[in-house]
Amino acid sequence: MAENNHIFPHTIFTEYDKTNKVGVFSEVTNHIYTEQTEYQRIDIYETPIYGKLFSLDGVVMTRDSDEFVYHEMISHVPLFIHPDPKKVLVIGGGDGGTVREVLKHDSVEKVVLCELDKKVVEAALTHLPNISYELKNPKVELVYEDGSKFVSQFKDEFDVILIDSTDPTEGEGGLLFTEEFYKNCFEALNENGVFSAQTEEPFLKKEWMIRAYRRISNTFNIARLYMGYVPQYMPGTWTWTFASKNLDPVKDFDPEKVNEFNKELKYYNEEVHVASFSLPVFVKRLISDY
Ligand code: AAT
Repeated sequence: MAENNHIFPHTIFTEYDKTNKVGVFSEVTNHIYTEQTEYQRIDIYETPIYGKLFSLDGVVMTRDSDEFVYHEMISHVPLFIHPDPKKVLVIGGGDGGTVREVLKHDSVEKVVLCELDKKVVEAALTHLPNISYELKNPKVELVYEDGSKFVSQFKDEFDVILIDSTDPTEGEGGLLFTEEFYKNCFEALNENGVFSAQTEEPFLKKEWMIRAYRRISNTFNIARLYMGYVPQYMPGTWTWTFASKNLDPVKDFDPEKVNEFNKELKYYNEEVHVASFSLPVFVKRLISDY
């Protein structure tokens, strides 16, 4: 008789999207860490295929096996457009993956990471060393507060701002998805400033993708949505929005800079940079139907 494949003998991690009534799961070999913080529930699991998996309130934030896609795409697309990125602000991203990618650029002198929840950084430093190790780099300043409040105190300060935030919440989407927040990011950037934010995806979260893209394009002179294959985030495709005061992510892109880059990359290259701005028909329609 065939094995009963309806009964799972192991602990299962499930991410369940209540709105769309769909989900994904993985067997868990070890539940390494769990904590209910002031802001959210943090869990870190060991899994057979994905390696360590870090979730907040049951939603995957990152995992060893394929975190490189998201972290490379949120970072290198804008950093290769800026002619000389020195001062970078990362909002969210307490696991450190984005900071790790940013620091592959030798021109970068300082990265400020503004993460709401100190416990995320602590858990990542202890349990996710491959992702978090650059958080200890002396070029990094760690700030624990709400990023929307933090960014509002700066004017013409940063070369690059990256929004590595959790998914939007009900209503207005939370503090990191409002037009006012994007406007404050614009103000905090200097003249050649470039920006990138995670902006959800067009299958299950299309309303949020459209809203985030529109709010960013209402604020910045240039705004372009780009896409990548991100298996860790259901349903496997993700988008970011590049925005800037005057630099175009394709016209001002110099592939030679990527060719000459001497750091290891696993997803991003000069072809992916350009291709990621070529959007499928339905996505173009979604963001152009004003
Ligand atoms: N590097 C990929 C992981 C993330 S984590 C997003 C982080 O944003 C979380 O650690 C959360 O604590 C932090 N955060 C949430 N709100 C704020 C805020 N207002 N200010 C600063 N940090 C904040 C991104 C996951 C993307 C998920 C896609 N499905």
